[in-house]
Amino acid sequence: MSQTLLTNATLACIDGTAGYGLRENAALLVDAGRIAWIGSTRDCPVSTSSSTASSSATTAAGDVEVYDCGGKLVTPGLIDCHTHLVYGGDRADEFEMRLEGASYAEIAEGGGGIVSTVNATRAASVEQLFEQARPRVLQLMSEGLTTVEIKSGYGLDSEHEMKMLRVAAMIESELDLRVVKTFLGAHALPSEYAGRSDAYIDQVCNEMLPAAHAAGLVDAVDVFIESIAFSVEQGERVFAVAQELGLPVKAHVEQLSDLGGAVMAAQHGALSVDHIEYLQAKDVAHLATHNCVAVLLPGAFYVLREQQLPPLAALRDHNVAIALASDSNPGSSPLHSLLLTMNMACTLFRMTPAEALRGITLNGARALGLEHKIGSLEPGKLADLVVWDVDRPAMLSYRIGMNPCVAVMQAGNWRQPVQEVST
Ligand code: DI6
Ligand code: FE
Repeated sequence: MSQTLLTNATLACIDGTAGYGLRENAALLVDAGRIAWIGSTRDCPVSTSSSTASSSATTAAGDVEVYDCGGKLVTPGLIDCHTHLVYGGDRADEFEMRLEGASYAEIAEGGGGIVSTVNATRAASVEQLFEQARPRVLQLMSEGLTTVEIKSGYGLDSEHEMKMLRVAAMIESELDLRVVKTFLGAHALPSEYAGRSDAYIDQVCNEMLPAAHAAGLVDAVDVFIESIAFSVEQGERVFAVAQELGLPVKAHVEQLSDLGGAVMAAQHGALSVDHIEYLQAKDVAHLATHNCVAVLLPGAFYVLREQQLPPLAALRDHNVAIALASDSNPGSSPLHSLLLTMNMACTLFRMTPAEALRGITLNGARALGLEHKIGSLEPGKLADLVVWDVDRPAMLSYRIGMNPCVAVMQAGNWRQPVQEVST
């Protein structure tokens, strides 16, 4: 069956430039994996006479599958545009150390932190990493995730960075999910390069990135610019190579201090700058000028008990697109919920529920350069959507620990069997 018609839906289309793009009593026609038409249920372009009026019922009208939403909310599929979901081991011990007073930076400087995850990731096989990542991904998928970005960055040599990216590719092929694979070789300095960070960046630029790209494993390139990671100049060198290879770039910047990484990244046409708690309001105009998305990561802010808020007022004043993501990783954000991410963004950053939903849909798509394909309910886009058992969108940000997701469609196919099917 190539056509599906959703009727009696409350659609949060996330079209236009702000708000939910709400349409009540709406219908949406899916044809060959794409959204073909959106309008009112009354004006359906196909006959729905055989559909029942009961909630969430699926019936066949001719060769069109009809899904009666019974007033439920339908949003675009959720997009997590910044994760480090593939890794070996965990860092629960560090969590305990931090509770006893050690800082994230102190643990990193003492050989823990990212480098300890590097050891566990190097020791694991592709299959082991996949098995460890699978429950994390399934948890996110249970809340309507349809697209996820997954970074490398715990391998830190060619062999193990490519191994991580292969696991990301395997997640896409095995788990019915769209995956964007990002090379983050410049995430941390591996211990074998201690004191020789420029030599490591040479290795990233001359070998690791070109090899991963040649293997078809790279969709985008990220760098971590921070005192515990790499300098603005080193990030710029990685960007130059990425751009020679025709790859889009993005950056972790201004997470713990202001080094000027966001301005450099925006000037290099980066898709996004991520974290940015320490970005100064005066520098936000650069993001607007270069159409660079601000990716905020409230999970890391929360876990690290950060006090410095991202410059939200300036981002709004300059109409910078704000995306939200889980930053799911074993150290600073062991978070596997975009619904909780939205709640945290509202509570901690005072974002509105409408901004939060846009942040994990359309603006998440922008941060991945995919806004022409996904992220909103608009004719022509891929039919990635979620049906939620709530009557209005603020419910998604408001409740903590409730998952009202009842059905997920990915590129026109229902991911989980629709309940109450009548044939
Ligand atoms: N910033 C982060 O929050 C993650 N990476 C980064 O550059 C943390 C990764 C980790 O602690 O393992
Ligand atoms: Fe991150």
